[in-house]
Parts: sequence; structure tokens; C-alpha cells
Amino acid sequence: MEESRERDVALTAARDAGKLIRDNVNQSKRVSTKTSESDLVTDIDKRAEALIRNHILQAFPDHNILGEESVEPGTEGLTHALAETQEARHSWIIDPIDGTTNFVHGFPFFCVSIALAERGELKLGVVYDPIRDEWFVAEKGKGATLNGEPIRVSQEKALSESLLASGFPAVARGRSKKDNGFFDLRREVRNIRTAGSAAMLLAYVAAGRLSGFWEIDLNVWDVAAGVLLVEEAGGRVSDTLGRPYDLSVRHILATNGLIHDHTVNALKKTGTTGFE
Ligand code: 2AM
Ligand code: CA
Repeated sequence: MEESRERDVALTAARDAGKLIRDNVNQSKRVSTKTSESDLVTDIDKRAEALIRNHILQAFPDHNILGEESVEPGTEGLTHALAETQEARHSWIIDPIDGTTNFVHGFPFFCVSIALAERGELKLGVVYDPIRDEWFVAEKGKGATLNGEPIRVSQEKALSESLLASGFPAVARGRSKKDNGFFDLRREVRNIRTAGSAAMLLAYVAAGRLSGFWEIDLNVWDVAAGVLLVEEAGGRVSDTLGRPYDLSVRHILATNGLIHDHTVNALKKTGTTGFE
């Protein structure tokens, strides 16, 4: 692939979308709900996605694009879009705002996430935090960087010294007594954070700011760029049972690698893998 050109296009698109998002944080927004009161979209999500699409299509008119705000809600639309993405010679996977709930509330933890896959294999991942102006960039086989400097996952070997992050599923994604496992797991680790943007939390695992991240029922656009960041920063990504990651994985675990098997065991023990 023409890495540098594709990387440049991703960075330009993320910069423009990031500016739009930053300029609108404290403005009133038109908020609509998708599948539930916890599943939100704003006019800025849609405008940011359109802007990113335009950049990509101008440079690469024949590339496939999977964007959160362009997929028909519901399982069927998603299954179809995912199959197309996995087969395409080049497919971009875009989340214009990962952390929309935070954006709506003005809680400054959200990002633009852009990934490129070739026949289902991740080649490029960009996570841009427009508030802190932090650029997390990974290219397959070339490592991961934060604002141009190489990053590595953290060194913790034991769960007792590990800081994990996760997220609570949107209500429509099921609320059950299994959620209590979250609190059981808390006893196994140093502590747990939830912050509402899977893409950014994965970037934090890559940068060694978190030991690991898991969450159930995420979509490919929430995680694709972050997955490559963690892998290229020396970490490990799988489903929550420890099986290899592919673009269809919805229950995800990403760690520094050293605590990966311990975390899988702890998730199983506390019933928090999402497969229960
Ligand atoms: P979003 O902000 O792009 O919607 C937070 O726990 C994570 O869950 C975020 O990455 C958020 O992405 C994602 N998320 C929110 N609602 C979701 C839904 N209905 N299905 C899957 N992921 C969702
Ligand atoms: Ca989003």
C-alpha cells in the first residue's frame, strides 16, 4: 500500500473533523437517540463523518468506507457492512466521534478514529484527541507513535498492580445481574476506570497509560484503529475469551500482553466476558 499517502489523508481528515468537533463542544447540538436513550448521535457526528468521507473519496475514489453514521441501525445492516469491509481490497473504518455521550455532556474525553484495512487486515490506525491535541498513529509493522514519538505498552505483570478500563454497555445492549461481575473484578486489580470512548482507551493502553481494556458488544469502528495501536505498541488483542482478534469481534480485550492470560481468567471467573 502507499502508506505515506494513506497516512497523510487519514491525518488531514482527522485534523479537520477534530477541529469541527472542538469548535462545537460548548455549542448547543441537535441530539437524537439511535437504539436507546444511551445511544446518541448529533449533527456534528454526521458532519464530521461526511467531511472524513470526502477527504478519503477524493484521494481514493475506489476504496470502501464503513462509517458509524452510515450503517443502517440493526443487525442486518451491520452484518452486511462488516462482510463488505472484510472482503474489500481497501476499506476505511471510521468513527467520527468515539465518545458521543461525553461530547454531548461536554465531558472532554472523545476522539476521531480512522482505520484502514486491506482484505480484513488492519494496516493503519489513527486516533486523534482534539481536546488535548494528541495524535496516536500506528502503521502495520512500523510501530505506534504519540505526537510522533514511539510508544510502548506498560510493564505490569500482575493484576494487583494493573489499572484496567472498560465501559458500561448502552442500556439497549442488555442490563442484567451479570453487570455485578464488574464489581467482583474490581477486587482483582488495582482499579478500574470507565471513560466512555473505547478508541481513546485503547490508545491509552498502547501508550502505557492503562494496563488493559475490555468491553463487551462494541462495534468495529469503536475499536479498529485502537486495536492496531495496541498491537504495534507491543500489546496483545483478542476477544474476551483470549481468541485471536478479527474485525467481527465485539467482546474485546486489549492488554500490555503480560497480564493478558490473567485477565482472561479473571473475566471468566467474574462472568464479565459477555459470552455468559
Ligand atoms: P460511540 O461514542 O461512538 O457511540 C463506550 O462504552 C463505548 O461504547 C464507546 O466507544 C461508544 O462509541 C460505544 N457505544 C455506545 N453506544 C453503543 C451501542 N449501542 N453499540 C455499540 N457500541 C456503543
Ligand atoms: Ca461514534
